[in-house]
Amino acid sequence: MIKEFPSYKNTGYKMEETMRWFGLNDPVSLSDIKQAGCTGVVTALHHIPNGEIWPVAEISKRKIEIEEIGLKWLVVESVPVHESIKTQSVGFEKYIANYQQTILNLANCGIEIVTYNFMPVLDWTRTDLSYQFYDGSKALRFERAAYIAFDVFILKRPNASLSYTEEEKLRAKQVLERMTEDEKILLQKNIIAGLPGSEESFGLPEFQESLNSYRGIDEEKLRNHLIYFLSQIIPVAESCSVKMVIHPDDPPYSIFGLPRIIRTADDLEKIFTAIPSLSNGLCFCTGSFGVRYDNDLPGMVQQFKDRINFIHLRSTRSNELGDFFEDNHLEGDVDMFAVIKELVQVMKERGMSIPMRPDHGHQMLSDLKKKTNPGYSAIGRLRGLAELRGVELGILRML
Ligand code: CS2
Ligand code: MN
Repeated sequence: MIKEFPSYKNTGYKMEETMRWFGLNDPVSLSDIKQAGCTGVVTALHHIPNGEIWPVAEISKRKIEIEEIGLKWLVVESVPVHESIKTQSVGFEKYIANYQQTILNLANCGIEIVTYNFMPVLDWTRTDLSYQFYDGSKALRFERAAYIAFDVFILKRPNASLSYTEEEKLRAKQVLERMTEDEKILLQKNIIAGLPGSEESFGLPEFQESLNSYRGIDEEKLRNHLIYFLSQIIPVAESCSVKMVIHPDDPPYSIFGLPRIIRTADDLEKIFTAIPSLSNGLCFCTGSFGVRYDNDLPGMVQQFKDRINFIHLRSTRSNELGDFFEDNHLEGDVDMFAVIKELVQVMKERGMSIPMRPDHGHQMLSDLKKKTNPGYSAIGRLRGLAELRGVELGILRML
């Protein structure tokens, strides 16, 4: 006789498990994602140039690829926001119109959650993509001194040195002096050549040019540009029952002198107050928000419970110098138990499941020998997901 598995099914709503998939070229296949226990996939049409409309035919084609294997395309991550929209420069109205059409096309294909971010120039940023973890696996890391070394001494951004303390610059200089030429090239590549899911990739002069396009745009101005963008797209999203979810800035503070405006609960309050529709939602990324000690993550889940429609779970560990690395999912600075407990409560109150993905994972075991997308190898994410699932089921059984 088969022993019945103790079921969580009557006790509450469980997060819908997903993984990010980069399409047919992703070394991690849909079948791998299915075997990890996921029911859904998070993906984007990465081959469509930033700013163009996503045609229904292309969206349907991707949807069929996913459904053929028995998975669902639950979330888009991301529909990129063109830089012209962020700076409100030539042609931005056209890009907003394209964005509106993409939302309608996605809704037509039955996709209801759309992730985006509003980070100027760079998406998520790290200095080291193969940081040797104590257990033999490799992690992603942001070393503040290396980032400053790149900004001040390699890029030589005008006035960069005004952004840092004397002590920080000294440390950066020491880091630079210890680096070989190859290591300097690698550092540059890590920072500006684009991580998986990023929309842009730069060489040094182009990067400086992009930074220049933000001259005169401070936090307030960028926030106004975001609010204008939302005022144009949220009514469209609402009309077709799409939830737009903004991903926080990673790291959640200014880099390269650029404004960053999705760092804290206060930042979120401002955009939700300006555009109160519940289609104006949040991708709750614990890895991004968790880098700041002043962010109370379980508190933020409570505060934004009606707006969280997508969840990224990951933990970082920071030090007093401002460095951080991506830790195991249940270790590091994020109190994952407390966050999941709060999320379980929110799903119960709302009477629904919310899609979640383990956000990044270590490169480990046989993946160490493979060419993998930094942060998006199979086994590390599988480990993360399995641990997170265990915590959640434990909490559900105790309800
Ligand atoms: C990153 C980003 O932390 C993350 O999720 O991997 O690629 C992120 O998905 C985008 O910034 C969201 O638009
Ligand atoms: Mn994230």
